[in-house]
Amino acid sequence: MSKKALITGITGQDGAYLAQFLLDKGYEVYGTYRRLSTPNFWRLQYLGVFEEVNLIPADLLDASSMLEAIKISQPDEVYHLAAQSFVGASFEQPVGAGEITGLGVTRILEAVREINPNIKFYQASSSELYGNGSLEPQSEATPFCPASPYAAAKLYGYWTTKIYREGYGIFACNGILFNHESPLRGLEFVTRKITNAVAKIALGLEKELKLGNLEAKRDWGYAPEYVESMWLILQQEEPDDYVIATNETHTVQEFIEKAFAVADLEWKNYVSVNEKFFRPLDVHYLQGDFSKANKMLCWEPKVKFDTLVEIMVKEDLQRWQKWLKGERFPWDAPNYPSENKILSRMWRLER
Ligand code: NDP
Ligand code: GDR
Repeated sequence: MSKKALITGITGQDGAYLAQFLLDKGYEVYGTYRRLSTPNFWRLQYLGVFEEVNLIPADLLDASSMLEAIKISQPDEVYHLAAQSFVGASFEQPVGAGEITGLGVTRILEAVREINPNIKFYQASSSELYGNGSLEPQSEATPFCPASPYAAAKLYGYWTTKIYREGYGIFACNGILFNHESPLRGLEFVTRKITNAVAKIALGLEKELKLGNLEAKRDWGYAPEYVESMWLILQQEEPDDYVIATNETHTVQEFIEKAFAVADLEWKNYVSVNEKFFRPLDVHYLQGDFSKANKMLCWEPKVKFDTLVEIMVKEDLQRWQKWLKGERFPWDAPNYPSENKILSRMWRLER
């Protein structure tokens, strides 16, 4: 009989890639989605897996819906990916960050404990846990020092996962994943914001790109490879926590330079810095030491920085070219007026 997996947040970047990965492994895949005024299944459709997954309506704010999701799917493995995942927004909705990204973990772990404590549980922990606490590459042993309401909520989720492992004997694991990107990345995250803008500028659809802190350093990997690590983590004999990263770090400016170069454009002619995109606190340096994952899971990243940027720019260019020729396909960008245009219409209190 095939194994069953429940993915919370199946409509997100990682959820869609993980669904595809587990289907390829022969799993029966269930996923939670939440009701939105405009349904958001484009990633599952883009990967051609929408017809193969089983969808369960659920919201992390609603414990009964989490319980229901576990009851319906009766999974062997739960991959808890759902969260309010945008760090910037967590400064605007800090209570929501705690409720959804933090307490949401307890709601689903309680459902696991009540219905079947033998279910294996993966928690989507994050390199944001490290904040600005270390100037050396971060490993499982590096102390955490969160620098946003998002990271504080993820720290709560991280510890809750460990507590359910040690206190209740649940096979519960943290994947401490560093930034991972792809053509399915949300448009507000800096990488996709850049690659989508580069494509539009190259095709004469846009003239400029406004960004915030260009000096922040991130360890950027390729999302399809990172979802494999989630599965590997749950296939081990013992539950444990692992850093997943590339061990390379690059500034936002390096990403911009490379992305514009892929389209034969000079970035300085188009990019400006706008204070609206700065956060009250930012994480300056992330570089992950994945040696434990390499040793225990035999996992290593193959797609590195230059290739990642190329993949993303080329796919965004191709999509806009197809769009201009009149082709229609599931995709987020055409209905998005750009963040700068949204922010120019948005009211917010001065910080
Ligand atoms: P996305 O933002 O692409 O996806 C988040 C998912 O969570 C979406 O399916 C979203 O649904 C769902 N969601 C949001 N709020 C709720 C809610 N209240 N109830 C139920 N579902 C909800 O994130 P990623 O795929 O990039 O990331 C997956 C997880 O990994 C997240 O927990 C993120 O914090 C974490 N992470 C991500 C990293 C990265 O670099 N991508 C690195 C480290 C950790 P909807 O489609 O309706 O919005
Ligand atoms: P991050 O990703 O906060 O690392 O969280 P994001 O792409 O939002 O920011 C990366 C860095 O770029 C700087 N930056 C900008 N960011 C955005 N979004 N928009 C801009 O215009 C801009 N200009 C500069 C940011 O200040 C920051 O320093 C991601 C998410 O996926 C989290 O869910 C996950 O936990 C972490 O990665 C690991």
